Amino acid sequence: MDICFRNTVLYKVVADISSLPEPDRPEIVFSGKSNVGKSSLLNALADNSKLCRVSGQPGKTRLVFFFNTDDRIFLVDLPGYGFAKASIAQKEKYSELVDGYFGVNRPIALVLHLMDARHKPGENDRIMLRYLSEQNIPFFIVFTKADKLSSSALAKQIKENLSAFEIPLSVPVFCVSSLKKRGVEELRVKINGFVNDMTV
Ligand SMILES: Nc1nc2c(ncn2[C@@H]2O[C@H](COP(=O)(O)OP(=O)(O)O)[C@@H](O)[C@H]2O)c(=O)[nH]1
Ligand SMILES: [Mg+2]
Repeated sequence: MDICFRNTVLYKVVADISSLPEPDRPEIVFSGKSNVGKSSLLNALADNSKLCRVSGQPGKTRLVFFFNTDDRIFLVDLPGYGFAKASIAQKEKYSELVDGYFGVNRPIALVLHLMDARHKPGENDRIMLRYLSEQNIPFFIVFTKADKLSSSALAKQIKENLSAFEIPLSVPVFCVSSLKKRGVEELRVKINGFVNDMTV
């Protein structure tokens, strides 16, 4: 049976790696730079704009949010990397939490790695995708804020963005606008297909 994304509620907010919830269900993780649109996409998938706080200020969130979707999966909203204004101590705390999360053998089913469709991938994006490939963690690439470009500029930019990765990309690539709800249903369908394949 398909997961009903609209049936998503906040489950736990984690500030410290020692307080992660019981790893009792598959986790779908939102990763990507601060301000790329992780919280907005989570809200769009759940069709609930009040679910997680969308921030105009990059780097505000230094917590991991676990959402219970349909009592079947956790959606995990990681803090974003690359916020210039955070102090060194905050950055260390951040990477401790993200590295910690990836380092403790969570039941990660899928990572949605988000990148702003308008910008070339950064070093952190390359590091992340290389890491996921090496660890054999399944991931989808999701280009966000598609509404900010015309469709021809978007196609050209995405081709360019993808060429920045040296790893073979036989990975599903999506292009979404959480603002205009474009590409969101397609992503729900593909995530469901993925989860269904995984559990048969
Ligand atoms: N135009 C546009 N803006 C977006 C979209 N998604 C997010 N944003 C904006 O980008 C900013 C950061 O979004 P947020 O979801 O908080 O990013 P996060 O830091 O990755 O969780 C906010 O000002 C959002 O309104 C989108 O699809 N289109
Ligand atoms: Mg966020």
